[in-house]
Amino acid sequence: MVDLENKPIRSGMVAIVGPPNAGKSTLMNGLLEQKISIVSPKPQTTRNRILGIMNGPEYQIVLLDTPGLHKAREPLNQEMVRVALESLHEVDAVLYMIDVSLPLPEKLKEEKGAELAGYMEQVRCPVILVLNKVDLLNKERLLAMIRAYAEFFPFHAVIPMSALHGDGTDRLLAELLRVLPVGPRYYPEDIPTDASERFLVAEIIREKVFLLTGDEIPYSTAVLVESFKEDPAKGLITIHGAIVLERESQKGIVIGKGGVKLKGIGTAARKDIERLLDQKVLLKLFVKVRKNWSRDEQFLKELGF
Ligand SMILES: Nc1nc2c(ncn2[C@@H]2O[C@H](COP(=O)(O)OP(=O)(O)OP(=O)(O)O)[C@@H](O)[C@H]2O)c(=O)[nH]1
Ligand SMILES: [Mg+2]
Repeated sequence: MVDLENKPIRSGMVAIVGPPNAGKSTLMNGLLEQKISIVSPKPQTTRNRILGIMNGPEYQIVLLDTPGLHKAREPLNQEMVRVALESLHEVDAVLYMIDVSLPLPEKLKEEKGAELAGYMEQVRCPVILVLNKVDLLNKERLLAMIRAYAEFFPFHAVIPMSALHGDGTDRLLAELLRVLPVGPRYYPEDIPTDASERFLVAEIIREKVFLLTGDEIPYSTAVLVESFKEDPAKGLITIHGAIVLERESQKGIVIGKGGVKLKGIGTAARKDIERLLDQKVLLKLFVKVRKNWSRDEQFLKELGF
């Protein structure tokens, strides 16, 4: 495959996988130079596979951001892990990202090694170990981490980086271009993702719930965009979003005293949605309860699983 100037193009799919909170979505957004995937300090922020398309003059890299790999007991979590593991089998390279600022105690080593080997058992493409959050740790510890992880698995390459600060992304890109095959552009050059606007809007609202509520609420939250109406004459998009909770008792926490919390979530979400859609937005948020939705197969289907 060649571009208009007869230069070969490299292209392919690359999955970003690893434990929750490692910085996978931060890396994807950084590589795309655009926010597609939501990010929060809480684990299990990403719930679906999010596709991000990176275009350069000589490459097209289709990134798959995935939910964090973890021991899943509940149906929602099991679906998330399934989605992440499935992505390993349709890609040309895997980035296995870990947060190196977390300690790796001796007794955990064996467990982590077995876990990683299990995930990667059937992966036939190159796996690159991405050691993220190096901004939080000293060089000596980093070398120890590299040695420890290299024992777990025969990685194709090891790349230390700070996804948050963009350090190490050039090396990562160079490494990917070495591994990816010569091939066509699979997607047009002007679209950064295949996700629908409705999905991205729902995700933005969910991100604000993750950022603005305490520890317990986020995992009980799903967001559905119930209507999305454009009024070209007014240059305004009216969006109705439902924040769906698992229990009646959670409603008050999300709404807050006098509706203050919900208002904050709405204002923060609206700003990001306006940036995404490049239009003025009227965002109306509602809080609903759908009892134990995270165990409800039908509802999980509505969320795209
Ligand atoms: N200090 C530091 N923080 C980072 C870095 N990369 C990501 N973070 C932070 O780590 C947290 C988690 O980032 P995410 O990108 O949401 O992590 P994730 O791996 O996608 O998490 P899940 O979707 O929950 O699996 C956020 O608070 C980020 O700002 C980094 O290089 N350095
Ligand atoms: Mg994520």
